Amino acid sequence: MSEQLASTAKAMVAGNKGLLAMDESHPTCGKRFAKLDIPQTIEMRQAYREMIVTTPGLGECISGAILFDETIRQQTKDGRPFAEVLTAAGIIPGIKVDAGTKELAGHPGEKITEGLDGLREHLAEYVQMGARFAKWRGVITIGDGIPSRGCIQANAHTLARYAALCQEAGLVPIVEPEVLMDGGHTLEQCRAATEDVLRTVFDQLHVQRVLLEGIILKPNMVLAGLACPNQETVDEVADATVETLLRAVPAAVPGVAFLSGGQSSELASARLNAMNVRYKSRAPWALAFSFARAIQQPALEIWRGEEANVPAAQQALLHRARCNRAARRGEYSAAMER
Ligand code: 5MM
Repeated sequence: MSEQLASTAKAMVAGNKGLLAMDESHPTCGKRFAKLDIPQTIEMRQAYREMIVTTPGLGECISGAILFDETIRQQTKDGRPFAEVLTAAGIIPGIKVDAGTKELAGHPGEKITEGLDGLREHLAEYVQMGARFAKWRGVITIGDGIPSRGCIQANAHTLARYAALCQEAGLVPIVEPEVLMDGGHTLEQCRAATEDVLRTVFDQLHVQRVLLEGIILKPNMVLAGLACPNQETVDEVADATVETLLRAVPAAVPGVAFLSGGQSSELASARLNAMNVRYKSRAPWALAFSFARAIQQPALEIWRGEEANVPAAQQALLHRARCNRAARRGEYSAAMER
C-alpha cells in the first residue's frame, strides 16, 4: 500500500504537469456562474465540466483533476463517465471529500472544515468510481488577533485525520491548509501565519501516522492580502513562499501544488515560474500547481453556457494549462500571453 501511495503521489507531480481543481461545490460554482449570467442548473454544470474534461490535449499539461461529488457521478452526453474520460486522457481522477466550512465554536471569524463523519465509507465508494486521490481544504483567516491557536490546531488535526483515512483506503490525500488572501494584511503576516499553520499540520500528520511520501501539500503562496496597498514583486513572493516551505515542509513530501486563491491567472503563473527559476534545482519537493480559478476563469468567461463557444473555451483552458506547465519548468514569460 505504501508503495502504491508513493507512486501515485509522484505521478501527480511528474512530467512538469500539475493538477486542475474543478471541485467547486454548488455554492462556489453558483457564484462563478452567476457573475456571467449562466443558469445555475445541474445541466449547465454537466455541460461546463464536459467542456473541461474533453479538452483535446489537456493530458499534456495536467496530471490529475479534482472532481466534486456530483461531477464524479456525471457522464458526457454520449454516456462516458467523466472519470473514465480523464483516465483515457492520461489524467488521474481525484475527489474533494470535505463537506465545507462552518464557524468554529468559540472562535469568532474563524472556520473549521467538516466531513469526517462517514468519511471511511465515502472513500470506499469513490475508490470504486475510479478516484486515486482526494482533497480536503482547511481555511485560515488573518485578521485582528487571528488566526488563533485553537483554529490552527483544530484544522491541522482534522486534516491529519482525513489524510490517515485516505491512505487507509489507498487514496493519496491532498492536504490543503489555505491561509486566505482576503484582507489588508502584509506579506510578513502571511509568512508568519503560513509557517505556523504548516508546522502544526506536519506535527499532526506525524501524530496520526500519515506517510509523508504518500501525500501532496496544497498550500497558499506567501502574499500580502488583496487589500494591502504594498504588494511585493514576483521574485519577492517566490522567495518568501519557498523560504517558508523550506522551514516547515519535510523533504519526504514529493510535491507542493499551490492553490491560486484569487490571484490573476497571469500572476499565479509568473510567481510559480519564479519559484522554479530560483529554487527548482535545490528544493526537495516538486513546485507544482493545483489551480482552479487561475486555470478555469478565462475559459469560463468564453464559454458562458453556449455550446458554440466550447472550442474557444477549450483553447483558453489549454493555454492556461500550458502556461503553468511552462512555469513548472521555469520557462513561462509574459510573451506566452500574446
Ligand atoms: C482554494 O480553493 C481551491 C483552489 O482553487 P483556486 O486555485 O481558485 O484558489 C479549490 O480547489 C477549492 O477548494 C474548490 O474550488 C472548492 O471550493 P468550495 O469552497 O466550493 O469547496
